[in-house]
Amino acid sequence: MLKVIILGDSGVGKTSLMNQYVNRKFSNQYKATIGADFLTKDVVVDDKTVTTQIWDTAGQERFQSLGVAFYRGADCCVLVFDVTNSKSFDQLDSWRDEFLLQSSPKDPDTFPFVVVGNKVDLEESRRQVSQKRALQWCLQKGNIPYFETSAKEAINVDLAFQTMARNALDQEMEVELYNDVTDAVRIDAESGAAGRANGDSCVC
Ligand code: G3D
Ligand code: MG
Repeated sequence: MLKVIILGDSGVGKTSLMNQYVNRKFSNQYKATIGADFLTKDVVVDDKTVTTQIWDTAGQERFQSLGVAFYRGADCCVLVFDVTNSKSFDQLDSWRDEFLLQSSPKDPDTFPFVVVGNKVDLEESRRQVSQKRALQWCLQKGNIPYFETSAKEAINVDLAFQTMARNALDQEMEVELYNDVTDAVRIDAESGAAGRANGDSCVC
């Protein structure tokens, strides 16, 4: 189970992206008000089925006042902006900072983020954020994967979520590996201590 949260300014298309990804629908009427709630979708990553739990906001992002439960235990964070709205791109920094502050992941430098520039179906003349500018930001923040999407035309939506799931899983496995190693060390230490208590010799 992976917990994914979607952050970004109001109106960038977070709910539409989730709706496209989970229900394969884009509807102008669709206005989910799901609050601190989530939708789930199973994805197959490298022959493994993983349930992704995707948390959307109910519009509280306007006030950047999402509750602790929203952030708690997130395995991945998708930062969304609208390529036709430069301000929504400028806000990515503060969304990222807010996420790191609220969820305080173990290793903020390697936490799996994905950046999504949405609404690429709109006319090129309306674009305010170039791909280059977005890529530079992602590079500067630790080589975050970047996708240009359209929730409306279903462009790159699956790819973005699939990559996110893979990166979150990789990260999780690294943590497990680390835990296994520390457990092994602990067991060694315990048996060593028991041995000494029994008067056994210990060649270390
Ligand atoms: P939010 O959840 O981030 O607040 P929404 O954003 O998903 O509610 O979308 C905000 C508006 O942008 C909606 O239009 C929605 O239809 C539109 N939108 C979302 N994604 C796309 C996209 O990929 N392309 C285009 N052209 N529009 C998109 P309204 O008019 O309902 O406000
Ligand atoms: Mg929404």
